Amino acid sequence: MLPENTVLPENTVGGAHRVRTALRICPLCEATCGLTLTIEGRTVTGSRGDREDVFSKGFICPKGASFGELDADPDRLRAPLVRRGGRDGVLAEASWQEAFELIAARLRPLIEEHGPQSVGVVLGNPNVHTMAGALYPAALLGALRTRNLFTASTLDQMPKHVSSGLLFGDPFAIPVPDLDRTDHLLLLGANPLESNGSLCTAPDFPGKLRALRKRGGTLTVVDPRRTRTARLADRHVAIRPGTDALLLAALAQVLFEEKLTGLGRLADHAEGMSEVHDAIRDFTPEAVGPACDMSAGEIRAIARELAAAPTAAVYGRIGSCTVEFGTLASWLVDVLNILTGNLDRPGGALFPLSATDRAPRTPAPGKGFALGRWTSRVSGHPEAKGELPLAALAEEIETPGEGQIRAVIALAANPVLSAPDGDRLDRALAGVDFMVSVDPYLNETSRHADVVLPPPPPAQSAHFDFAFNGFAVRNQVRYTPAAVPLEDGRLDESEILARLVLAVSGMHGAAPSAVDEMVIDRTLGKAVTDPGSPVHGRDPKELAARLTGRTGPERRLDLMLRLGPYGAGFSTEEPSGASGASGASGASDASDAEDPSGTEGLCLDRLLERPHGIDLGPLRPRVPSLLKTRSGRIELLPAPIAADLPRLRGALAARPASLVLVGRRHLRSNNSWLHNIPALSGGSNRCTLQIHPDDAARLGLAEGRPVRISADGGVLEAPVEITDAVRTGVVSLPHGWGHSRPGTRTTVASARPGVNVNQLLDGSRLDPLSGTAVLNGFPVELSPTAG
Ligand SMILES: Nc1nc2c(c(=O)[nH]1)N[C@H]1C(S)=C(S)[C@@H](COP(=O)(O)OP(=O)(O)OC[C@H]3O[C@@H](n4cnc5c(=O)[nH]c(N)nc54)[C@H](O)[C@@H]3O)O[C@H]1N2
Ligand SMILES: Nc1nc2c(c(=O)[nH]1)N[C@H]1C(S)=C(S)[C@@H](COP(=O)(O)OP(=O)(O)OC[C@H]3O[C@@H](n4cnc5c(=O)[nH]c(N)nc54)[C@H](O)[C@@H]3O)O[C@H]1N2
Ligand code: SF4
Ligand SMILES: [Mo]
Repeated sequence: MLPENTVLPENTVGGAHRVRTALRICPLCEATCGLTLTIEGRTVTGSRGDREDVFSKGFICPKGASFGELDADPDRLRAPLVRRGGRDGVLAEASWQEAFELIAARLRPLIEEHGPQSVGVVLGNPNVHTMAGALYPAALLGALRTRNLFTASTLDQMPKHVSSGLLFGDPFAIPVPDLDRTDHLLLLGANPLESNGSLCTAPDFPGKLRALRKRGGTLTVVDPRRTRTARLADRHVAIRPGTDALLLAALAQVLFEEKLTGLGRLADHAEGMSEVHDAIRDFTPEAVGPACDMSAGEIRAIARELAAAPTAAVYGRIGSCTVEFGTLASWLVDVLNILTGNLDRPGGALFPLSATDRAPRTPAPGKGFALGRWTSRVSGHPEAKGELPLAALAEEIETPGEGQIRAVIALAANPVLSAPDGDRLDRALAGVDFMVSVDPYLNETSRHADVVLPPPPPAQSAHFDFAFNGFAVRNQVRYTPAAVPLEDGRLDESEILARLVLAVSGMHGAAPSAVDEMVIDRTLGKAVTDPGSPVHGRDPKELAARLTGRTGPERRLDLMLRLGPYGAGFSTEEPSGASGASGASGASDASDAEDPSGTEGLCLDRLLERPHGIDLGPLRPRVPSLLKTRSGRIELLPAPIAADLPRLRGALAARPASLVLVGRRHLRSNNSWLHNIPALSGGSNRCTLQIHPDDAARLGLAEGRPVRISADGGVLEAPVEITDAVRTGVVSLPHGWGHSRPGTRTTVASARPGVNVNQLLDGSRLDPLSGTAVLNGFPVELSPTAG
């Protein structure tokens, strides 16, 4: 179906196969390690940790070490694909010109006829790992004016955005555990030894946990599986899945009952203490113990340890988010941090201040955070942070009527594998009028597109972490330009997305830089009229003219750095030469801290002078200036949370299912898309159903034999792996597998497809406040297969 790949001749400028090195921040997980790539000609032949990186200091994992193989994967698409012969036609390579022309020709009339809601946008996880993914989706959504936005967040961290929005008035104000300084870490539903951490950007997370133990600190891990992280802990609690919110409520209840609360400095900035106390009064250790499968004594002990630790942080991730009470659990994590006085203090849980954040302002009441400003058309799910649940995408495509989704734009997303009921979504996507995928692979989702726009391999892209610096355990800033020049015939992903914005706006053919200049104009236009901005009253044209950068994204980065907390705000005095950028010395934290924005004057040029990055010091307190609630205070018991607590109370009396399923991650995986890399996918089959020996014996299951797994949404078969690393009553199957559909081009993955765990779900189980799918702790039944 596809023309054979043609390998372009090596770029021989500067001598054939000249060996050199280049720095590249790793885009494969949230740890954002700095890598040193070895490059021969245009090929990445090696990858090691950059020891001089100010943040990652040489750390690397097997994924980062496989960067070269990933970059050179022969299955990566090299040119756009366009479907010829209507929806039932075949995908064939085409020119960029033809691809964008088709998008403009098909989408504009569709929007004009059926309105803006007729386009659904799906944003997948890699958007937070690319510059393009950070810089263009807002413009795309602005141009489309659709409310049908679905992202991987509703399969992931949306509960945390909602709880932060309600508590602090800002869904992005997410505190991170101060890993390097804390004395006590209570970690729930996270396995950083495999995942390398999430909503807590920390290269060498494992090393940081070991260092915590070494300096006499304690680690408690709450996880139904005895993970590699749990094995490092002082205490491992094999909780019953889905009950973390009950445990956390009981911990808070004990703190109140035993008068162990102490807000410290936050007392002046928080309201609703006694209301929280009243609201959780009946979640005693005795009441929640049976549901969590824990003793009341152990719950009390954990609460007392938390209160007694000189500093402590509570941190919850996937296993506390993608569950029935995800938002309540996420809220309670921070309630505990607040009640123990650990929020916003060194050693506790602090808010990072990234170089592209808004510069801190004088504290003032904000607009607050509203939920459910609109609802989904078919099931009436409330929006959260402007998004609808990804689990509801299929029904929005399938159900006829005003506002039906008829076209889909998927950026870096593979929801056919990552969202509930992939088979249904697969059928739904097959039935849309028009679909665009921006994706390097022809996979389970992009195979439905009429136009596939492939970004270049990562070595050919510049990198800056707009998202993850805001969740980093240390303030720092790093930028790596493309390590290898863009291959002939390729477009940078930024240009792809800019052209896509133009195509859907009826501006097809305009220069892609127009999109960047429009954003720059708008940002500066707003800033100069804002009395709190350092550029208030200045001339936006003059400011724009001073931006440096060879590309639109670089100019926009320069703008954000200059207006950000470490920038000089275009002060008329330009930063003095290289010696001024002393931040990189690392030894000067204190003085940087005193005046991080003063003469430093962070801007793109400054950053380019420091290829290994600039250390901006340890995390510092940010309350109250970051609060954006209407009261200007931390609102401890927001109304939507209070309204959801009866549901949690209901769980106290519910009879637990006899067997529930949870997921797991493997160090060499990354959701659905690294199974095509031989170095990361060899060895024994990883898509196995883990089960405790007692449950296996009870159900007559044998090691290595296939077992039938059934749940609300469907039936699967997977090989049995008997291990006491999962507790009784719990089985585990990883996600991202199921590479068995026709019409894909992922040769290695398709040879060992595994099964798609999300086929067990029908999309109806959601955390109601955030619209996040319940991917962990849902009931399943098992039976041995015949034969
Ligand atoms: N059962 C279960 N399901 C889960 C989870 C779970 O724990 N259990 N986890 C959930 C979580 S946390 C997440 S974040 C989601 C992820 O859900 P998705 O984002 O849908 O899944 P990914 O596998 O990350 O798919 C990313 C897509 O981006 C493409 N891609 C890779 N690099 C680039 C790039 O540089 N540019 C572009 N344009 N595309 C790129 C890949 O080829 C792939 O098609 O899955 C969720 N699904
Ligand atoms: N190697 C690798 N790294 C990755 C990814 C990957 O796919 N592979 N994906 C990336 C992405 S998109 C994300 S969001 C992060 C996620 O990073 P983490 O949150 O660390 O993800 P997991 O490793 O899935 O860990 C979740 C843990 O929760 C446990 N769990 C399940 N249900 C419950 C429950 O009800 N209560 C409690 N307390 N625990 C429970 C599971 O057993 C599991 O060990 O990882 C990122 N990093
Ligand atoms: S830990 Fe994450 S960022 Fe670091 S090398 Fe591995 S995949 Fe890349
Ligand atoms: Mo994720």
